[in-house]
Amino acid sequence: MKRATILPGYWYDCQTVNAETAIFHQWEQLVASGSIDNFHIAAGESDGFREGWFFADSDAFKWLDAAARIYATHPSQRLADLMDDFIALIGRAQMPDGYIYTYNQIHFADTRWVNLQIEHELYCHGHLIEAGVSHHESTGRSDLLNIACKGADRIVEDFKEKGPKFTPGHQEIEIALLRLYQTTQQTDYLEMARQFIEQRGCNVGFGLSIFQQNASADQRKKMIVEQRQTYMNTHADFIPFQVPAGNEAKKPWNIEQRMMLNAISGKYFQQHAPVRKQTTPVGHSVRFAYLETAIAMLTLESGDKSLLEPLERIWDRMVSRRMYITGGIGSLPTLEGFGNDYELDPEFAYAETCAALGNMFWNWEMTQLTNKAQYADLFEWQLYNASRVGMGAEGTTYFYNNPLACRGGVTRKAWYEIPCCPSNISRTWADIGKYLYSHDEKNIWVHQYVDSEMVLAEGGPAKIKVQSGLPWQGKVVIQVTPQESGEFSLHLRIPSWARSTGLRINNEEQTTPTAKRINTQQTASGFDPRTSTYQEIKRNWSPGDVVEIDFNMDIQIRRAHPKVKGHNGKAAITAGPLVFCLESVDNPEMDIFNVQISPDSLALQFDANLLGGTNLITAKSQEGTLLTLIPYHLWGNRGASQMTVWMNG
Ligand code: FUB
Ligand code: ZN
Repeated sequence: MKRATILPGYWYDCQTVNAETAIFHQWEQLVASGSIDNFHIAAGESDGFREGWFFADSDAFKWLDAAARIYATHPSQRLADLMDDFIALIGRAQMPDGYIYTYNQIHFADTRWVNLQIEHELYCHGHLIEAGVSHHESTGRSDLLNIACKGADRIVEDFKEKGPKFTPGHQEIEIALLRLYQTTQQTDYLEMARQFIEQRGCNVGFGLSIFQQNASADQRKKMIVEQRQTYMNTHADFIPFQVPAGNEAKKPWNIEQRMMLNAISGKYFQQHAPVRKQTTPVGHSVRFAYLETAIAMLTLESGDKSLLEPLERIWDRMVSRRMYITGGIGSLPTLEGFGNDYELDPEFAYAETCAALGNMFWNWEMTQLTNKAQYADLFEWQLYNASRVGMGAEGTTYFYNNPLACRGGVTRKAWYEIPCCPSNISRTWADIGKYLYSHDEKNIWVHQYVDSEMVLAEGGPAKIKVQSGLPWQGKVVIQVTPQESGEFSLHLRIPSWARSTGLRINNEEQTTPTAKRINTQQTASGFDPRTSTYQEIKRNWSPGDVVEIDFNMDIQIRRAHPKVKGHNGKAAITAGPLVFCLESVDNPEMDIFNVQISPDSLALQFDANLLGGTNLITAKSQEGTLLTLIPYHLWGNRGASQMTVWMNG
């Protein structure tokens, strides 16, 4: 998939932070936490003791994936050297038959694929494969791709036709194999991905196997504790890595019981029913999002349209009943996943950054499958809210779980014991240019309004350049430059948040499109991407044609569905694609959870001096005190604070 060139503007700045700071910060943290040394130990080059969770390899591989994608647009010698050294190390750590999983290689050398639901071997291999594909795409080289193929071939040999017991507990390998298929055209990879997807939820004895695998995984963890003790007895100078303290997550009282039921029923892993019969989003929300992404990719690759209706149905259910106003998913900590319909407590909100990113990957695939604006619309909302909040302004601090209300105990951290989110956000930002446009011979779709340009060459009708004021202003200018004058359609997404839209072509006013009104049920969150639509402009285009759009950025007060407990009388405030919040830093001396906002007093302005330049909303309390609201994604950048998205008003 080709990338548009990102031009100076909001995302240009984000990509700069990503390429110049975040990716190097993440590497330093991976080294400091022992994740990289694990590969040296597996390769027989280090006498250290393995550190981290059983899936620690995946974080190193995902870093490499992010680095490779960044390298495509921001090449540097420093990054090239880090990647090259790490690729060589992976090559040395990989076993001759393609297997690589430092957890088993170091601790349990003669075991493989023993606790597939729990221990994430296939998940780790998946992230290696994705890194190989990304590296090949950005450098044209095949060294990492060959390593990835060797791993994938091992998996095909060990898993093909093995049946539902041999599907992974954490999805990812499916996406990876599908990407590898797109790159190599090796049908074995497509078929293996298809089997993993189709066989999911078909294992009759799943509940029992979970008991067995849990017991086995626990037993193995105990053995590692013993191994560590033995190691420490002979290595007096060994200093174990100090796991940084994570953020607090407020939980419902019965979360442990719910977790257990979720696991035994298979819902936690989306193993409770075959994928075509899964009607409701359940379980761990990152796994859910990766599964849906993979199903959508498989639908595109295989042309099997019987998968599309279940995809659309489950998306609708998520949007209407199980998603936060930020676009975040996963309302229960511990389970790291979905609660019941309308169970969207803002303080419990787990809304992991990776779950929002996974959801964006899924929305992109759905956009390509259907050309329905609702998918690109949710992508945009999650881009600016649920996922954008995951990286701090400087690129060196991160959120993992993303509550919508915080009374304390949640701050941005330099690193986490489970650092899955930082590299996930980095690889997505690096690829922003891939998610903006699509085209065929007679149509161009503009899905996102990001400063960028792209030549839609092969069969495509034109070069397109977008200058965008988003997320701060609604003015967008699009230059359309066809190779030669001719008729085709430009499809412009009218965002669900734009109440009205001004449109001019070559300075001539056009009939103004608006987001469509729909008769569907009110969503749980108060945000509804289903009202988004594409405005088709079919005409004879000539070089130099300019389309100007003015999206209305008015402040909107949104209400949750009455069934969402605790939201009576509460309002969430948005302007353009941004959700706003009250943070205690801007409102000292104020009880942000109880203050009553006067809706008539809300006013939007840009403040060049706040948080690097941002829109803010000023408001008055009923007593006349001045309040300041900032974009939700910027909260937590000024030390420990309290915050709320839902307020009285
Ligand atoms: O298990 C691997 C990753 O760590 C998951 O995707 C995250 O939710 C976290 O559990
Ligand atoms: Zn994560």
